[in-house]
Amino acid sequence: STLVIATRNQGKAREFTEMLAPKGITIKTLADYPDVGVIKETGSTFEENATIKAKAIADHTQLPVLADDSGLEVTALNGEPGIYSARYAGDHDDAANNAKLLANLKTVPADKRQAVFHTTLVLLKPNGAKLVVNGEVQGQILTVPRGENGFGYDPLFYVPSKGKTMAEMGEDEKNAISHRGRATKKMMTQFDNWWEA
Ligand code: ITT
Repeated sequence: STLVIATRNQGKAREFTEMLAPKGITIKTLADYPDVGVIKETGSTFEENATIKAKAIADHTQLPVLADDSGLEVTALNGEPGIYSARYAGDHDDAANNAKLLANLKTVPADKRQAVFHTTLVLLKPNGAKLVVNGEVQGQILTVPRGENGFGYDPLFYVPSKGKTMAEMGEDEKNAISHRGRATKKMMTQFDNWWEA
């Protein structure tokens, strides 16, 4: 039995592969389907965009699919970049996105730099069976990146309860507290029901 993760983001793929390992199912990602073209994320919410990705890949593969739409919501920027997190400064350029975030927060003091990482997961089968879960984690945006692990905005996302950025955590440590880890934990409690549907 196979589950396809509808992502081209290698960081996400790595985290899901690790978290789903206990399930004993075969995991594929879009790297296994090089003929899948660009999926336009035209929705206006995380759930709409995750559903667009899940539907495209369930139709294409005729297999059960997991899609993740996620992003960073910064209070001082009225929730931006939000669903536009991947294309904040261009196209999927983590360094440019981080630079733009720092530039836009240049005049914002330390006590006003709160942010939330959000993930919406959509599980979808070709027969239409669907499961939606969300996960969030609170943090603060630093002024200087710290750490080499993770991906995306992780070096700028400081988690006060851990005293570390997401990029200073090991993979298990990040998965234990991250938006994606929390959403995945919720998904696991309902996974077997959905899988059998
Ligand atoms: P797929 O659509 O192929 O899954 P993507 O990177 O385009 O990959 P999204 O549209 O969900 O995914 O965009 C999410 C953005 O938020 C992207 O810029 C990520 O780098 C960032 N992001 C998501 N989860 C993150 C995490 O755990 N740590 C750091 N940045 C994260």
